[in-house]
Amino acid sequence: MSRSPSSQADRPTVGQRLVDASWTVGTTVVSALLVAVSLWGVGEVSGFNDEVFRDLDCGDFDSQTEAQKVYDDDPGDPHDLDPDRDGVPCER
Ligand SMILES: [Ca+2]
Repeated sequence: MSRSPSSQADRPTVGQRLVDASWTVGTTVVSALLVAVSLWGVGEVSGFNDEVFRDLDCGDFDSQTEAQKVYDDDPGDPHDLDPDRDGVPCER
């Protein structure tokens, strides 16, 4: 008799609060995953992913001939093996 049915209906039950809490956690996890996947995608496309492009230095080659081979494969010189641009990488 002391409780009115309308005030009881306004308060969320424990079950409703648990559903709300798990919904919040669920959407947070999904958002975090989406952000992680997007960042990974950006790394793939822009070439900053180490597995896609590994920067080589002259010290990575046993000889100038090996460096020349890599340089000749891509004269754009993405590894910057020939800073003076005379076509001969890793000069001493
Ligand atoms: Ca050079």
